[in-house]
Amino acid sequence: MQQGRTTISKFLIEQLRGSEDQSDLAALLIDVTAAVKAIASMTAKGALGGFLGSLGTENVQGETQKKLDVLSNDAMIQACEWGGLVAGMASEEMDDPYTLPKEFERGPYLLVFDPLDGSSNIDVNVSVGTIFSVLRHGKIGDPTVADYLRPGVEQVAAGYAIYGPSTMMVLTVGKGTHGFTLDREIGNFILTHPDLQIPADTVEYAINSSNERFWEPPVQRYVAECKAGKTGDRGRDFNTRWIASMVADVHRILMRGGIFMYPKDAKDPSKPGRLRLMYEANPIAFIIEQAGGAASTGRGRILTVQPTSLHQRVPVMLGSRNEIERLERYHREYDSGEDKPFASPLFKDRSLYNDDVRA
Ligand code: AFP
Repeated sequence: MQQGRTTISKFLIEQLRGSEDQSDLAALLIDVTAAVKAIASMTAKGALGGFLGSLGTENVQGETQKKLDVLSNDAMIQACEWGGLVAGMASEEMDDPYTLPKEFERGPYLLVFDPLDGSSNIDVNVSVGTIFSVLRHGKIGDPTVADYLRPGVEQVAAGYAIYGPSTMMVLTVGKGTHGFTLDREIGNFILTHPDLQIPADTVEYAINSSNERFWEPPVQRYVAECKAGKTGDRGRDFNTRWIASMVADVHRILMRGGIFMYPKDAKDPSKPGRLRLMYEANPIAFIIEQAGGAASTGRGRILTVQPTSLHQRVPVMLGSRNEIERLERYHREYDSGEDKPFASPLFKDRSLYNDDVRA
């Protein structure tokens, strides 16, 4: 379809033509687009709209809620609750799934989302985003929590919006990953990045290195080799980036390759990572795989993880396929004890992990 001229609505209608989901799924994604435009407008106003700052409340994650977290959540609910396309919605900002008002028809899908990812960046004017995932409901009546707990391979659509220098949406319905840029003058998203492909190799990695002492040894090994550059096993220098807004780091990887890691760490053993499976890891993993990349927990494909709770966290490593395969090999070698480099006290001393945590 014509880059620079095709609207997101036309693109979705064409991509879904003939599929069992066709009109309803396209209509739902267009409702999500309407919410994204409202969120884009609020984030662009910043202090002038009175949208900055915190509410003094905490979400189910125990994280301080920004005003825009709640306003963005409301925008997603208001845009998608009335069209008869969803049976219910779940969000990072709501402890329990949202039950539609009784006057609204229930539809065939479940919509799960992080309405404003990276919101700790909003007050310092750094790019933030909205992440969404669509599952089939396939039942009559209001969904239970258990109805949402489906592995990522069952997603029928996923995507994100990034509120940056330009506002973009990147989405997939299982037929590649495609990018759209918001033309504010006409208020429409235009296809600008069809068929995004992530290079299999990279020299750029993204991780919050302040957590290094808490990582498992295979992650320490991988990052140590990147830092050693030409002088080490990799034989080439690497670069690093960490925006602390997953959508922004992931978007860079979709544009030019790279690897993003938020691994399990020993900082809080009760949390197997920081990122949430249902509305961060799964939708982004679907996007990445559809662009030829890979998305792993380090020990397996993210999209095959069987959810056990709505807000559960999962280790996340994703991006250039050859790098993810290397990281998974390092985890296998560590778990099997064949990772000779970790026999040295260097890693044991540096890591808060010891033999009894080999998974
Ligand atoms: P916030 O939404 O609380 O800003 O968290 C953003 C995020 O979930 C993800 O977008 C970032 O990649 C990650 O957290 C940053 O985590 P650190 O602040 O620990 O680096």
